[in-house]
Amino acid sequence: MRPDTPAPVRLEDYRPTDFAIDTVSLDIRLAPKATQVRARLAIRRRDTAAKGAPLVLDGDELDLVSLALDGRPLAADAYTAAPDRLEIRALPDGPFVLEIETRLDPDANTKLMGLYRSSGTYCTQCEAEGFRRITYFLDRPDCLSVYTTRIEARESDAPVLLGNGNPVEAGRIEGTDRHYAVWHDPHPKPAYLFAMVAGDLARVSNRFTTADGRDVALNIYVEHGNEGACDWAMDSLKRSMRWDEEVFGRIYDLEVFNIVAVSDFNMGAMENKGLNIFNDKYVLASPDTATDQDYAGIEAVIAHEYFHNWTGNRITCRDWFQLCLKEGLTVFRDQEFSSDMRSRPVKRIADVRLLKSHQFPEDAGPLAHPVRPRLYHEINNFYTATVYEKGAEVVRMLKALLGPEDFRAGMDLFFERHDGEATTVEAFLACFQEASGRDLAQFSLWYEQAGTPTLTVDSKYEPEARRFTMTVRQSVPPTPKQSAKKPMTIPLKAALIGPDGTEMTGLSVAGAEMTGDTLHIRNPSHMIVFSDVPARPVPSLLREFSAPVHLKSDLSDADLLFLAARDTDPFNRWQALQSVALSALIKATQAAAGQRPITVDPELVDAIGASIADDSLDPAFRALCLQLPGETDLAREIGKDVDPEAICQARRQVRATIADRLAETMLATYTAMTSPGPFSPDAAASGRRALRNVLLEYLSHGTGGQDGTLARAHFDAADNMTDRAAALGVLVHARLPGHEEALAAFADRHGHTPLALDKWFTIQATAPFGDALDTVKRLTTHAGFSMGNPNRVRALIGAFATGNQSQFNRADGAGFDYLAEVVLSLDKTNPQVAARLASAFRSWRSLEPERQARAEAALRHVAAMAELSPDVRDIVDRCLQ
Ligand code: 0A1
Ligand code: ZN
Repeated sequence: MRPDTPAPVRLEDYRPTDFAIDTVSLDIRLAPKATQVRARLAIRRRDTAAKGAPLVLDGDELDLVSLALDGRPLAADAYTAAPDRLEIRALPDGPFVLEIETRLDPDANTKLMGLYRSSGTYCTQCEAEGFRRITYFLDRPDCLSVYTTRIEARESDAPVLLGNGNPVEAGRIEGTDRHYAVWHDPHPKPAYLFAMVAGDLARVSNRFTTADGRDVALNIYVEHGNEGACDWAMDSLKRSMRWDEEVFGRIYDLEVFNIVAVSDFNMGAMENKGLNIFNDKYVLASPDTATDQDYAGIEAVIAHEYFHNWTGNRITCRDWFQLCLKEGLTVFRDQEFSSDMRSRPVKRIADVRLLKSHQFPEDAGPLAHPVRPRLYHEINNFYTATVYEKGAEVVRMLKALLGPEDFRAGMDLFFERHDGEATTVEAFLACFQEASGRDLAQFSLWYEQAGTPTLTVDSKYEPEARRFTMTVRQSVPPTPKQSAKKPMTIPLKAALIGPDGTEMTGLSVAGAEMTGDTLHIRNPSHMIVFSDVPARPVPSLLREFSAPVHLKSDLSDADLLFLAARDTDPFNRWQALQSVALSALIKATQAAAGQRPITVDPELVDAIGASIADDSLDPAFRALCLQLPGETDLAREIGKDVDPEAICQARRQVRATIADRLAETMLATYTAMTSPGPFSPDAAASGRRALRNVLLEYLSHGTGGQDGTLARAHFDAADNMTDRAAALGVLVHARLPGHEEALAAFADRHGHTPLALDKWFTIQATAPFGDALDTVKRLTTHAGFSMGNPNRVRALIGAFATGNQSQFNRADGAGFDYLAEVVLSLDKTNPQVAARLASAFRSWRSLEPERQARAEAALRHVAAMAELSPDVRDIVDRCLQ
């Protein structure tokens, strides 16, 4: 840890390396406390490098044992070694071989970066800058090398030895209890994609035949006893491989594809070449322990990591500023995959909800940054919703503007032209520009300008002239270090819905380019005129959420409710109902804050009632229509002087009122959605559960559900985790009779399954009551909790800070003070996870003044510490800026 703040890294300072490392040969002799790593690097000076320039390699907490150049030990005055840097002078002009030996202590590695142990298994995490914790290296994504890895360990400790690429050799070491394996990866890659695993793991195997007829061995490695929970992950992998062939023409390129699930992991998963390492949360699934959401998450993350093989690995990033090049594009690809596997509108709604609840607040606060940032202090803090989710939206917009054919042609060109390269966003866009003949200069602002644009639409209909006019204005708000913004290219998918509910077709449009159903908004203001419009239409705007913007239109609640019932775009039916509910909730929040009675318009209640009862709609879609906008959605919309307790109270009361008015319809549909057969994780069955569970939530918050009978029966009858966790959530969050017994029963059943127990932690941490903070503190001493495991920390403390707005933002500041203490103590062992927790402060400036002052005091308390990691220092400094 460094007390000083290191200098920032800037995009404009990018320079290619002076040296290339063509091959890397690693010999890793594993031992829990003293692992020996011998790296043999074949290096050459690039033509562009200055003669005599020294070689400077990155390190991080490294212990150098020996160093040799072309087989001879280096003289002491030929190099300077520090834990974070190795400089070698007096190098030959021609190619040379550098041999470096380092010693590591995997057991002491609590940062979970580099080589560490998780439940006894040796594993690695090298993105973004973890390889430098294994050996000295040019640890940057534009240094591509061919790797050969020899791994050696005691056979009884680690019968399984895995590396990148294909296995080439394995054997016992005579006269010892050790064995070894050699792996070779023929595809040049950056160090962040290096991985190795060694441990006593169980294997689940399958095979895949590629479109060009090659046989690929598929293996999933898990802790013994978990073999039965890998079927869904394996099935998801095979479907991903087929889909990438069919939809993007991408074929797998090694003889094996290995996945390893580990229980201690900072993020979701990692796309190391041929050896994906996963947080076990995104591999293990059984009906008894995983919810439908977990199943969908596993499918998406397995696909995401697999898709990285082309978008990220075969074509990688030139520098970390280009992170969205692999992440935004790969999220777009996994979203499309899930849409094809499930219902497209339901998936789109889920993705937009995530974007609005995570990315929009980020874009509106002190941590806002462009999809492609230009400066960072700590790259680990840029694995954000903006880079991932907004990055995916940018690719989606590209497709909307270009159309599917030109988009595919652009992707094909990208794969063909840049295969084997480390490249940039500019190079990516150039492929689409060339394939489509469109100028994408203005579009590229999406990568440069932070902040969520606002689109304001005012419309009028002139019956005599049969003319419908929409004035569309755009503005992009100022964000940190970007005060003035330029107008963007915004794809606005739109249709006019006639009074009979059908889409008006064959209209002529002036005032903006329109391709298909997409208006190309480019100017600060457009006057868009539709002629020959026979009757007053209701415009259906931003269909499928065609751009990540705030849409402000002059549509009345009556117009929106018309769209909620009649729009031909299911996404916009959902969106229209949400918009009406959002205004109702804002009114209710104002009433709650002013201690006035909370009322709900009957029209909204009727519209919700209609969507519950409409059997022609997919139950999963109906479940989404029923879900009221969340507390963070309301806070975002309110924008300033936010009182999270008033929001929470208003939302609860509105839900209870709706439940009371619709109790009969709700109960009838609840009963109708009871599962007709044994559990299945498919989209249809999970949709029925989703609808039934959201109805349970309403009914239990209404007057009729207060005795807890329905929720307890739901809990007792549950034959799967989705229903059991939903019922427990309702019992605890509505504090119904029997909630304590249900908590005890759940803990009894799942106490020894950490991923299942995480749900128990989260449900309690997110209960919106004054004792939630005490509960969280108490649960940190529970036998199933550990500060050393990131999943446990996220399930309990992360859930409290991000999923319990009223209690984290308590008026007395105790929630803030607690988080600050946790951040400070966790920073000593795992700065990455500590920094993520600290980012829960990101919306503090939008709170009402008293809470604001308390949040600021907690942040300043953290910032005042001399010994902060760069990770936490970066987050708190930016939050306070
Ligand atoms: N590239 C991974 C995400 C990831 C990033 C950093 C990590 O360690 C600090 C781990 C994983 C993905 O997009 O799945
Ligand atoms: Zn990714």
